[in-house]
Amino acid sequence: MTQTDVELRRGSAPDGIRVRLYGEMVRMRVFEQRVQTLFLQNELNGPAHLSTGQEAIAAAFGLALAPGDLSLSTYRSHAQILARGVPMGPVFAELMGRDGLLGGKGGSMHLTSTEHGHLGAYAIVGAHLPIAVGTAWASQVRGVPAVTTCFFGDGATNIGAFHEAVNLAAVWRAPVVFVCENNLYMEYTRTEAVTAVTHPAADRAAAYGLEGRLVDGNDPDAMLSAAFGAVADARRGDGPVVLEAMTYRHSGHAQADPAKYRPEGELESYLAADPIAVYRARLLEDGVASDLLDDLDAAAAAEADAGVRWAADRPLPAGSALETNVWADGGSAWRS
Ligand SMILES: Cc1ncc(C[n+]2csc(CCOP(=O)(O)OP(=O)(O)O)c2C)c(N)n1
Ligand SMILES: [Mg+2]
Repeated sequence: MTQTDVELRRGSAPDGIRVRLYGEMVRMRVFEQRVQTLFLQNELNGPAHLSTGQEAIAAAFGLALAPGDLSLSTYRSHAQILARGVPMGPVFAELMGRDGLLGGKGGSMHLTSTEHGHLGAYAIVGAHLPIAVGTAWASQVRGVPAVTTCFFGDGATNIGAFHEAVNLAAVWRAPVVFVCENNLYMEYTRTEAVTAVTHPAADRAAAYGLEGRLVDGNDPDAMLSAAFGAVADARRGDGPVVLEAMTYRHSGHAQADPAKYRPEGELESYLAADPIAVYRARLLEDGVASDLLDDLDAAAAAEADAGVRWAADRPLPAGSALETNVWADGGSAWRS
C-alpha cells in the first residue's frame, strides 16, 4: 500500500487529488447537461440514461484506477467512460449516431474503449458481471497486476448473474471490485419494493464469504477513500471487493421518463444536497482558492463546447458500415 492509500483511508486525502475529483465531477455533469440539450434539439440518436447526481462514484474510481486496469459498466455510463480518459468529442459523436467512438454503431448504451481499458457498457442488466470475473481471472492467470472494476445498479443484484459472478470471484479470489450504484430505483420501481434486504449488494456479500462495504456515494471524500481502498485491496490479491455506494439519480430513468413515481419532495431534497455543490463549498471552506474551482468549471464548459462542435462535423456512418464488425475479423460473410 502506498502512503497515499493510507492517507486516503483516514479520510484525509491531499487537496490536489480532491480538486482533481471536483474537476472530474464537473466534467461529467457538464457533459450530461449538453447531452440533455442535444436531446431537446433532436440531435441524439437512441436513448441516453443520465447519471447526474451520481458523479462522485465514477470520478473517484477514475482517479483510483491505474492505466492498464479494466472497467465495465451499464447503459448509464457516460461518466464511467469519461473517467477512463476518453475525450468528449468522440462520445458526443457516438450519441449523435455519427462517426464517433464506435463509428456511430454503439450509441450511448454500448460505450466502449478497449484502448482506455473500458471493456464496455452493457444494456442487459447483470450481463457484464460474469464477464468482469473473467477479465479479472485472466489478469490473475497471466500474472498481470490489473484490477477489474465492474459498475452496476441495485437492480442487477436481483439477477442471477450477480450471484454467480460474486460467488466465482470469491472462489478464485479474483482481483475484481464490484461497485453497486444504489440510486434507490430500478427503472420505475423503488428498490425496496422488490428486494429482500436493505442493502442489496453489501448485505448479500456475506453469502459468499465477503465483507460487504457500504459508502455514501454522494460524499466525494468518502468515495475517494472507498475507491482507493477497494482498488488497493483487490490489487494486493485479497480477493474481490463488494462495494455499495448509496446515491440518487436526478433525472428520470432515461429521457422519456418524467419520473412521476417519486414521492413529492424527494428530488428536491437531493437537489438541495447536490454532491457537486456541497463539495465545492467544502473545498472552499478547506481553503482551496475559488479561482481554481472557477477555472475547472470554465475548462469543463469549454471542453464540452469544443466536443459538441467536433461531433456535429463528423459524418454519418456509410451504409457499408452495416457489414463491418460482425465477426472478429471484421467481415460479415457467412461461414459454417
Ligand atoms: C435482463 C434485463 N431485464 C430487464 C431489463 C430492462 N431494464 C433496463 S434498465 C432496468 C432497471 C435496472 O435498474 P438498476 O440496475 O438499479 O440500474 P439503474 O438504471 O438504476 O442505473 C431494467 C429492468 C434489461 N435491460 N435487462
Ligand atoms: Mg438503480
